[in-house]
Amino acid sequence: MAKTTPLSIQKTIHPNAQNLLNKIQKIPKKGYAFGHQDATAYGIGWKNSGDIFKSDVYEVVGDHPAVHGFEIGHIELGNTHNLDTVNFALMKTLIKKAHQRGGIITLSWHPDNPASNKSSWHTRKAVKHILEGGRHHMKYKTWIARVAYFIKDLKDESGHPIPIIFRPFHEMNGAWFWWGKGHCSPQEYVRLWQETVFLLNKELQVDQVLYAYSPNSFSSKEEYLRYYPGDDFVDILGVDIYQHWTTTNFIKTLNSNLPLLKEIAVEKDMPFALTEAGLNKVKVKDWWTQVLDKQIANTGIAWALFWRNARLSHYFAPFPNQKSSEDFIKFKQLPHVLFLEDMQGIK
Ligand code: BMA
Repeated sequence: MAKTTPLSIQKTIHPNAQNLLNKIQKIPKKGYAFGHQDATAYGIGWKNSGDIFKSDVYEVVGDHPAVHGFEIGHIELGNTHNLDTVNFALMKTLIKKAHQRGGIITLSWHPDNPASNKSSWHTRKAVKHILEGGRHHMKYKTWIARVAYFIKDLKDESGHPIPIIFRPFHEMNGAWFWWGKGHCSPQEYVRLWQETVFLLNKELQVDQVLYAYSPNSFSSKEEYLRYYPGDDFVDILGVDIYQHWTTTNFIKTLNSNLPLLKEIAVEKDMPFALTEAGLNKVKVKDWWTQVLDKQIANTGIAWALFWRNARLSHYFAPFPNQKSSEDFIKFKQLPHVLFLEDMQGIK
C-alpha cells in the first residue's frame, strides 16, 4: 500500500547538514556572504569546459563568491545538461571545489511543467496532478528520484556527503511559474512541498539537504506565509528581490521586506537570506556600496545571492571593466561583506 505523506515529519539530518546550518547561523555575527549563481560555470565571454576554477567575480576582486548557486532544471528529465546548458557532471565537480574551499552551495530548480512537458514558465495546471493520487504522481516520483540521485552523488574527497541548500518552487507568490499563484491553491502548494521533502528525506534517504523557502518580494507577513509548508519542512527563510524599476523602489522593497522576514525568522529561530537579488546589467556605477550594501548591512541576512552572468543583456555581477567593477572592489573591501576566503574563518 502506498504511504501517505504525513502533515508533520522529523527530518533526518546528516551531521554535515547540521554543521552547515550552524555555520549559516554564525554568518550574521560577521556580516553577510556574497553569492553568485553559476559563478564558476561560465561568465561573460567564457564557459568552463572542466579544468578551471574561475569566476567573473574573481577576475574583478581576486576572490570567489562565498555562496555558489547552481541550477538543476532538466535533471528531472534525465538530461546531461541543465536548461542553461551547464553539464551536470561539471556541476558536481564545481560544487566539490567550492565546498572544499569552504563555500556554501545552494540549488535552485526550474523543472519543466509535468502536465505540458513545456518549461517552468508554462503555467498549465500541474500541481494537483502530481500530488499523491494525481494522474502524474508516478512521473513526479521519477523526477524526484533523479533529483535524489544527483544530490546523493555530491561527495567530498573523502566520500562524505556535501551538504547543500535546496530551494525548490521559489517565487510561488508570483504567477510566472506553474507552481505559482493562480496555478495551484496554497493548500496544493503546501502539499507539493511536503510530499517532495517526504520523498527525498524519508523514501530516498537524502539527508544532506537544508530546505529554503523563498517567495518573491511581498507586501505582508500574511502574504509571505500563505504558501509556507510548516516548520518541519523548512530550514531557512528566503526572499527574492530584484531591482526591476527605480533605485528608490528597490530600496523601499528591501526596507519593508527584510525587517518582516527577520521577525518571522526570529519567531521560528531560523536563519534568513536574500536568496536571489540583482540589478540586470548593474547599470548604476556605485550600486554595490551605495544602494545595495547600505540597505542590507546589519539586517541579519546570512547571504545575498546574485543571479547569473548569462550574456551581455542578462548579468547581475560585474566582470573586468564592467561599469560597476570599481565600486565592486570597494564593496569587497567592506569588512562585513564575506567572500570565499572569509568562509574559512566561520566554523
Ligand atoms: C532565469 C533566467 C533564465 C534561466 C533561469 C534558470 O531567471 O536566467 O535564463 O534559464 O533563470 O537559471
